[in-house]
Amino acid sequence: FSSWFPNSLRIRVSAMSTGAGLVEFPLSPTSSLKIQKGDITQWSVDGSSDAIVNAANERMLGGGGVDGAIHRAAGPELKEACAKVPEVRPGVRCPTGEARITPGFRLPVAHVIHTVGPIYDADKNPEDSLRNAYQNSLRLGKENNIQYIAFPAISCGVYGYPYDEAAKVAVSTVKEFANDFKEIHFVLFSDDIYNVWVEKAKEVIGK
Ligand code: AR6
Repeated sequence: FSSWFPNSLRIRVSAMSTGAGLVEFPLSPTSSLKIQKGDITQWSVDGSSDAIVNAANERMLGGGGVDGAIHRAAGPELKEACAKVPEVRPGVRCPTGEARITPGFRLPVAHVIHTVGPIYDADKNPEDSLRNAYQNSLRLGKENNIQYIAFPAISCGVYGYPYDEAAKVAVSTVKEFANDFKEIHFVLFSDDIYNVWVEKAKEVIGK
């Protein structure tokens, strides 16, 4: 209890709960991190300077998980746009850790940033690859004047990244981009991932 109490008190000052399943952490006077439960395909802020990030694969032509959901919601134009992204080698449009941008088509957001996280058990340095995926997505967002960006839990599905380790990389990396966006969101599909992310944000940002 004694170790829990001061931490909880501190968080109450720095993090503001804005309703069920959404917590806001100020990152700077002009930007904040928001963590919420939900379906990222329904997320948008203004439909013109916003983007969702897709946890894609290197081929970039769709798949299961959040990638499948994004392609279904965006319509077939998204796959056509992805197919036009040049291959850097046969079958690879976006190498692990890199990012590419397309329009959002039938999604409520203006853009989709496609990134590829590491396959946890196959990558020699999954932490670097995951950090690169977040950083390159944020850089590409910045280059395209995006003000509002939402991430899913990249690599935390079929790619098998442990939630706690992934949350640490995710939260600490977005914190570095505080001055480049008005809002950086995590839109998380499950209660357990949401809870891990909120706890990690309290540790990393609530200090
Ligand atoms: N909104 C938000 N998060 C979601 C949604 C949604 N609509 N649907 C699923 N998630 P995964 P990965 C969560 O497997 O591990 C694909 O086949 C999901 O619960 O989608 O990076 C690609 O084509 C999990 O927490 O992505 C690749 O081949 C998180 O999104 C491969 O999976 C990521 O899980 C990428 O694997």
